[in-house]
Amino acid sequence: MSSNQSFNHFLRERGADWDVRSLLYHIARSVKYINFSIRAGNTGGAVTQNASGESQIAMDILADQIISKELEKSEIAKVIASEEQEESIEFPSHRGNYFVAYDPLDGSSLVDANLAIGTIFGIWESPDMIGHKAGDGMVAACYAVYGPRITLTIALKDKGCHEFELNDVGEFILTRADITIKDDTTYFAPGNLKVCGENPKYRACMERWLDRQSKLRYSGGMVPDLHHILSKGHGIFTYPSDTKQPQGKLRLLFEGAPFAFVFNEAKGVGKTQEGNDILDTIVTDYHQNTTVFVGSKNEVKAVTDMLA
Ligand code: P6P
Repeated sequence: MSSNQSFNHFLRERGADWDVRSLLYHIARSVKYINFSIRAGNTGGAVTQNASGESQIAMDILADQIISKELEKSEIAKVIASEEQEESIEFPSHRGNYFVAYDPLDGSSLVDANLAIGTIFGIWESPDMIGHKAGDGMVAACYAVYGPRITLTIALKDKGCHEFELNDVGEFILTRADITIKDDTTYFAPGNLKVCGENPKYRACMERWLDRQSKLRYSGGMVPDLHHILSKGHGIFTYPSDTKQPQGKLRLLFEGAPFAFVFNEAKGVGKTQEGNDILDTIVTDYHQNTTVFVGSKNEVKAVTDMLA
C-alpha cells in the first residue's frame, strides 16, 4: 500500500517518539548522502582495515564519516558505535540517552560488481550495552538498500515495519506499511556454504531446500538478501558458524540485532544457530559476532532444529 506519505508525517502519525523520529530523520539524511557518494564516488580497492580486520574501501570510510557527522548534528545520540571503528564515540553534551550502532556500508566489496549493498542501524534507549541483552532498550532499527531503488526500511518497537523509497526530489516516501512475513517459505539464502564441507547437518539443510525445489536467492550482500525476504513476504537467510569463526562472521550489534528487531516487527524471527533469539544474546563486546538465521518462523525453526 503506497500513500505517498512523507517519512516524517508517517512516523508522527504512528506516534513514534520525537527523539526517535529526530534520529531517524538524521539517519535518512545520511543515507541520501551515502547514496550520492556511491553513485559519484571511488569504488576502488582496499585502503585500510576495520576493527574486525576486514579491508575497508574509500567509501566505507566516507559513509562512516557521513553517518557520525549526522548523528552528532542530531544532538540526541549519547553514544554511537560503528562497525568500521574500534571504539565508540560519546557525546556527553547531547540531551538524549540513545545508543546508535551502525554498519555504514555492508557488502561494500560488491560495489565494483555493481551489486546492491546497504547500511544498517540499530537504536537503543540505553547508552550502556555491555552486560545487557542485545534487545534490551531497543526502540528502532532500520536499513537502507542502494540498488535500482533507494529504500529505507524502518521498524519501530511495537509499531511495525515499513518501507520508504527515495524519490527524485530527495524525499523518502512510504511505499509499504506494516510489512509481514509468512511462517513458511520457498526461498532460501544460504550463507557460508563452505560449512557444508565440515558440517553434514548444514549440507542436509541444502538437500532439504533442493528436494523441496525451493528458490535460491543469495547475492552475498546481507542487506539486499534480507530485504528480498521482507519484499516477497517470506524466505530464510542463514549464516552458520564454522571452525575459523565459531561465533559466526556477522556482527551482533551492527547486523544481527538490527535485523532480528526488524524481522520480529514483521512477524518473522531472528535466531542464532542454537535457535535462541538473537536479541537475547548478552552483549560482551561491541564487535562480537553472532550466527544469523532470519526469516519465516517455521522454516527457521526447522533448520535450527536440524543443526542442533
Ligand atoms: P560470504 C558482506 O561482507 C557480509 O558481511 C554480509 O553482507 C554477507 O551476508 C556476508 O558477509 C557474505 O559472506 O562468506 O558469503 O562472503
